[in-house]
Amino acid sequence: MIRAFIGLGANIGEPRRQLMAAMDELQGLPKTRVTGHSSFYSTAPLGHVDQPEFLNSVAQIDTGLAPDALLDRLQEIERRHGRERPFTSAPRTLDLDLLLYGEQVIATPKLSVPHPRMHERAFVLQPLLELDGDISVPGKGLAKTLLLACSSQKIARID
Ligand code: PH2
Ligand code: MG
Ligand code: MG
Repeated sequence: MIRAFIGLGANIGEPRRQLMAAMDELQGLPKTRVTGHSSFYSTAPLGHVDQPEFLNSVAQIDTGLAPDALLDRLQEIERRHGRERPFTSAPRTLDLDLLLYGEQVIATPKLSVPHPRMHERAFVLQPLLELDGDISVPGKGLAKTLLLACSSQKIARID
């Protein structure tokens, strides 16, 4: 079993309901157990800023699925929640990002792990640190150090 972390995000529809349903669906994946989840955070959109606030969270799983099989399963869950991809960073009903897969670095045309922008996103690093305060992002350093550089980003823990 490998410990992996999944970033969850939503900013249209009913974000809280969608994130909670997605946690259940992660628990239902083959060879996989959800072993922790962070609080939910209300977060200002990064990148394409002219869109609603996001609800973000991070789930910790222990999985026997290979990274590409896990990615396929995550995309299947996104599609079930009506995810559309009209343009990059478009508002979404559900975004599930494979953030970390053990300490592996993976670079294939289909998949980049660690997630290529996670090290500069407070809405990923803060919930991740709730689950493991000493975690590192391979190639980037300690998450708690990386978070210090994100102090201008607005996120608020909501439960
Ligand atoms: N996801 C993005 C782009 N910008 N901003 C916030 N606050 N939360 C997100 O999940 C997010 C984003 C692309 O996946
Ligand atoms: Mg994303
Ligand atoms: Mg995504």
